[in-house]
Amino acid sequence: MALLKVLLFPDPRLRTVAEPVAQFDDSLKRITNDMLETMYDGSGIGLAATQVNVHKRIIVLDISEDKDNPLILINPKLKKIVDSEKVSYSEGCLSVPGFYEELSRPSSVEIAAFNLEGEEMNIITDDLLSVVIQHEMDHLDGKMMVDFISNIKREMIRKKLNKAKGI
Ligand code: QAP
Ligand code: CO
Repeated sequence: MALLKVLLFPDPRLRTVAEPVAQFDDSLKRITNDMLETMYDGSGIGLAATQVNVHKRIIVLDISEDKDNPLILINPKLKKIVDSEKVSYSEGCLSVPGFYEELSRPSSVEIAAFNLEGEEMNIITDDLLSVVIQHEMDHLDGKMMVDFISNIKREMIRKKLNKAKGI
């Protein structure tokens, strides 16, 4: 297992659209293990491969209290919005450390995805799980939570993160 470097906003590589996973092999297992380790190390609840500069459609998450219930989703697809009523969370992102934004998203979505064995599964998610999966699926399309806030707030975050990085 290894800790991976997490790309920070406004790194342009975070805008890459990820490619579908074609091979369910040992290298996929290695990257998902490393992603989980990186997510737990950063006290995260979700991480997309895009954030560790791997441009494949892979997300890992764990919203359990004890951080002992990892979920790995390969090639996730939104099947339907089960409940379009919005739910609001203060969202964070390991690529935007120290910043949280209140965002609203559909409260329940149905997702199709593959597991590490290449078996397809369908999951109906609600509440925080629905929100985290939508947040992580955005990353795979090069989208980020900062895209949903005002330009002035986004600029402020960009400047502060660049300053922290010494750019
Ligand atoms: C997405 O984000 C999410 O700023 C996952 O200093 C989070 O795991 C969706 C993190 C909350 C909905 C609600 C952020 C860790 C982790 C930080 C994360 C930080 C340390 C973010
Ligand atoms: Co994120």
